[in-house]
Amino acid sequence: MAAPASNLRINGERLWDTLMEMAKIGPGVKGGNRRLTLTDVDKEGRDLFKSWCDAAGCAMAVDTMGNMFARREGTDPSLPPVMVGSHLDTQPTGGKYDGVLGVLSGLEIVRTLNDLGIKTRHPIEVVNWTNEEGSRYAPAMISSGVFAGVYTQDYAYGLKDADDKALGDELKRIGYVGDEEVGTRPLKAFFELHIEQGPILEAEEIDIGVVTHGQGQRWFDVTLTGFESHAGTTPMPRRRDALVGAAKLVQAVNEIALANAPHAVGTCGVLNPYPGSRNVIPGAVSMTIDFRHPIDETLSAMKAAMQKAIDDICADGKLKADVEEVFYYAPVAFNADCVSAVRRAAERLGYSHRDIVSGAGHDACYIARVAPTSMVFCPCVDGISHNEEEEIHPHWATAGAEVLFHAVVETAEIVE
Ligand code: HGY
Ligand code: MN
Ligand code: MN
Repeated sequence: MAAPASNLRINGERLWDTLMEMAKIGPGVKGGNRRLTLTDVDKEGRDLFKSWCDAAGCAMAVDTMGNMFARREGTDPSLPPVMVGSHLDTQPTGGKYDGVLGVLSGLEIVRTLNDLGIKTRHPIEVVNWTNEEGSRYAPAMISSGVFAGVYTQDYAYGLKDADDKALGDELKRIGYVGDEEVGTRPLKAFFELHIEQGPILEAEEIDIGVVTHGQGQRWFDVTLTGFESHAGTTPMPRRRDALVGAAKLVQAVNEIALANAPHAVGTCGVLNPYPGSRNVIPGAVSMTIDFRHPIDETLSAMKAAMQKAIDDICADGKLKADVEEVFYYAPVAFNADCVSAVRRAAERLGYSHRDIVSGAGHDACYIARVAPTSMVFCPCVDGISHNEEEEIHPHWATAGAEVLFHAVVETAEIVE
């Protein structure tokens, strides 16, 4: 396949303006974004993305999970498309670039190909995957997961948010249940540009992360049950305090991660004591645990250590534990040819680059199960993400989008 010429660039200013336009939808309170999946502001963002794709001459298809595919036709429509994209939904205190950069860089590729009148043999499709974040509806990456056959659509439709609203009903409510059966759409390859969400690239002053792997994850919902009683009259030895148990489990999760340094991470992001009254000893606590590691065996050992800690804490505090594993995927190795296409693009364009393992989960981690897939990372300021202070520099966005552009059009085969 002919490689794109090194002077083939994107319009970085237009990309940045488009990012800032999208950032106006679902604003946070500190300059970031709150565009939770399947909310009215998610619908607004989807509608804006669709209007831009319409204006760029794309044909928009939506599948039964609300995944959006904006298609720029190839000279041979019978060939499977090269897909490029990410997600438009954000965390509750999210940034302007997590996911959004990958979708809108895909749009910028289409806009640039239109500007230059370049044709490709394979169609190119820009994708917005529904509910990548897994915040409103856990687990994360649910719609790329259904597309890749990891979950059934019924399972996904039945997921409930904190207000007991079902994912399927919310998808219908915002009008994004498409008529195309999810997972039936062919693809030749998938590329995703994403901010690193960690500190490595910026610290090493490197422009591009060539993502070779995605680390594995295990998420758990844990409920510890003790016994509510009076905070003033219950002697300490008689207490069955679920929050004391939860505090020990938070500490244990942290110690398990530290014991598997340098790659392991462990987080308790949610902790809800019941009944939440200052003078009642908590009788129950519902909490979450997020473990990650690039080696599957280590991830399993961390799970076993967690279970032992829970057993010891329950025995010690006369508590009961319910543990549900709500999310697991093994570490992912991305496709060698796609990874090389990204690396060659960085070299051709004169950007510094290094191989890197993704600490975060991405839709690419599931799409890699059904098609050749890889990712491009750009740096982010201080590695901050899942925080409204998430920030990147325009030239980082441009570099990432240009490397993505070259990898995509090389794979889609430019027609001379
Ligand atoms: O949690 C993650 O890694 C991703 O941001 N959903
Ligand atoms: Mn993301
Ligand atoms: Mn995220």
